[in-house]
Amino acid sequence: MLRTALGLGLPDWVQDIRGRLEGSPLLRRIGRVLMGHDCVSSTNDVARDLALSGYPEGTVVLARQQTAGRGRLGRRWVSPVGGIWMSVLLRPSSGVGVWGAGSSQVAGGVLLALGSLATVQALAQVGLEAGIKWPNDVYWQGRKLGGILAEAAADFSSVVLGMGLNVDFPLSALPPAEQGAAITVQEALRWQLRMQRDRGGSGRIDGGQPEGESLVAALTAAIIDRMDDLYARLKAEGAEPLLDRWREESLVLGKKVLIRQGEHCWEGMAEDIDREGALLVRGDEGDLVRVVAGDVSLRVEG
Ligand code: BT5
Repeated sequence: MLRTALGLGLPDWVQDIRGRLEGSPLLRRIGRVLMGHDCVSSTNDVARDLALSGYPEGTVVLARQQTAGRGRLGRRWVSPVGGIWMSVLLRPSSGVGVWGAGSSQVAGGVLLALGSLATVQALAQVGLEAGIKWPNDVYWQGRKLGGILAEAAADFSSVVLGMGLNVDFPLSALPPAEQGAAITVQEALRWQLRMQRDRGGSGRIDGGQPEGESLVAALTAAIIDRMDDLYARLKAEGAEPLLDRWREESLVLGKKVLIRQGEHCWEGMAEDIDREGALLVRGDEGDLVRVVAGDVSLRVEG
């Protein structure tokens, strides 16, 4: 473990990411231990095994590709080379009281906020204005760029926060059914540039924009840095400031939504996100329903 903490024996691409992190590795929590694999089934599985072996909070597992990446509710997450497939090991029990009662549901909602907000803030650093579709999706112009998956150990001694982001690969790498609804960061940046040009802006590329592996490395380091900062604030200030920023980046609040819970499907107006990360939806009959992440699919209407 010491070798890993010192960054010895890391593959070149992980060394590159490590070299881009801000400040001293010893002063950070998220990313102090960084591990990378060419190919794994799921980085969440690798991180869960590390949790059982006693690896510290903040350990980050990266993979260049996954063969069995997963989303929520057992859904498949397609993870070719050219994306960020990353899991962060957290030990919420070391911060009980920070985000409430310490139940898995409470922490789950707040940790989804942490992961999605860190991703959106990192994207802003490369000039892309993405938003968050409650509870776990990162979107740009109605198309999915990435998603977050929080999985707690049965005894809640650890939580693995999995983060996936499509950075730079041909969309044809995704199954045909996913291609229309998904987008990569590189593609979104190109579209954004075209839109700026159409609006009469310069839409100029200054030649210094990272692409490919270099964009993956820059964004990975930025996400880890943003997470480290947001997590430190979460511990110091509690969940409310984090949730406020999550609300600001939300693509859902104030919109009509379609909620699917198992076989049951209903419509309402998304009004707020509560202090535990649940979505408050006003139903047609005027009743306010608290929707908890984990067992729902949500579609934003219009
Ligand atoms: C998510 O689930 O959005 C969470 C995804 C988390 C992936 C990370 S990668 C690192 C870590 N290791 C893992 O094994 N997982 C985490 P959900 O909201 O359930 O969305 C899943 C749905 O997104 C699928 O049913 C597809 O429709 C769609 N999808 C699959 N792969 C995609 C991709 N690469 N880009 C966009 N959409 C995709």
